[in-house]
Amino acid sequence: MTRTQVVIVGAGPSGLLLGALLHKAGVDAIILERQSPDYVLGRIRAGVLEQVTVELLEQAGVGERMHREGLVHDGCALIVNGQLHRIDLHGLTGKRIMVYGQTELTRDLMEQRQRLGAPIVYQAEQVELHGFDGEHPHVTYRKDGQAHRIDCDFIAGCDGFHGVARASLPATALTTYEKVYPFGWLGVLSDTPPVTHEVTYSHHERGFAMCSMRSLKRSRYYIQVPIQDKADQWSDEAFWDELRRRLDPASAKALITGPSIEKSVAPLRSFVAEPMRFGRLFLAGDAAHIVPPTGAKGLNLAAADVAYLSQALIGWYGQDRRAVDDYSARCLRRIWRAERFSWWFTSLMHRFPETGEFGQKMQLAELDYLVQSQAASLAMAENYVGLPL
Ligand code: FAS
Ligand code: PHB
Repeated sequence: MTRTQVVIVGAGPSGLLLGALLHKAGVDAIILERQSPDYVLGRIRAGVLEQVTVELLEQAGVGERMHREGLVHDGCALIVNGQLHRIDLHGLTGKRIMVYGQTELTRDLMEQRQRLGAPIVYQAEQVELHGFDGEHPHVTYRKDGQAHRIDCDFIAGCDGFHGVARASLPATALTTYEKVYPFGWLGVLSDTPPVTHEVTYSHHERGFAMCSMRSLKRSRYYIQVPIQDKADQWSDEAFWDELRRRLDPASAKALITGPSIEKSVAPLRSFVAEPMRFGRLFLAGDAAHIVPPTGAKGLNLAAADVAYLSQALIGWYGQDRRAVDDYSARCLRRIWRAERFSWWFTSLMHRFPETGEFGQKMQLAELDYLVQSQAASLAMAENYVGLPL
């Protein structure tokens, strides 16, 4: 039987960042991850980091490659009625965003943990949580056919939307809120130069489109597709043609296409589970909440949860036994603001045929106001760059 202070379930950004911050503070933790490292790194997800997230990664000791390879952006852009409008994020808020793929920061955290020799178990099967409603929880799992048990003080459920942590709770312990959007995002990764210098969101009568990047040589594009669409229904040519149709003329002309190196359809939902603490079990990141990726909040919310949870656990071990008591309330205040922004921006930028012609006119009127009004642009910008912790 093994003993540690904190068992972290999940080696996505939440679990790895929490492990790094706890290790730095001398709090022992073991991370249990269901998949292999390659599988975790193979999932192409977020691309935009808030300044708060950048600072947390620096604090965790993994800022060097991010600053070397990441792209710092002062603005983003909206395409409305075929016209590109820049939102001057830095001019409006004094803050910037960092474009650095989730895959890369996950790799940095994995490699750091390996260098530190800090414990992590990949391909841990049948992870089960026990006794977290008392003061002596433990976790069991199987690995290579062997049964294992870890006794601990706390369990951090960093295991994403489909994980075991939230599923371990009695239905009566949770209140959940959910909205599923009637479409998905078809995303393509390609080793082609980005068509726009900054992340660009397009509102178009054919549907939403978005131009992002991972570097000056690797682009990430998305188009809104019907919820039932599968990635293999879309040839690369069909994707590029549809993306081109949804961009402003100059970007459509400048678009450099190439073979997709990754192509996937992501469903869009808003989801929150309250509260985020149950005795000695804490939920963090996608295990507790999901946002539609339009506002680039998912990964950044996970990082903010981890900032609060690491402070709470470090406080507890520093004899401030009440440090863990306001974790859930602190997270949820920030989460609901990000849920609102992500829902608002998704509702504004996507095509909702069910809202009819009046609904589409309302979207265009709000977009016209957003790009013309400094007050409206500031309201969007301060949410996009991230609210203070
Ligand atoms: P994650 O889901 O990343 O990690 C959870 C980890 O727990 C996984 O590695 C999983 O294998 C592991 N796990 C699950 N069950 C387990 C078990 N029983 N035992 C052990 N381990 C277990 N956010 C953005 O900001 N922009 C985007 O463009 C964007 N695109 C996305 C696309 C998709 C398809 C998805 C699903 C999410 C996207 N997100 C995006 C959100 C995403 O980036 C998340 O916010 C981020 O991955 C959250 O990190 P974690 O909380 O660590 O959860
Ligand atoms: C991405 O680069 O994958 C990305 C950027 C901004 C978003 C969503 C995704 O809002």
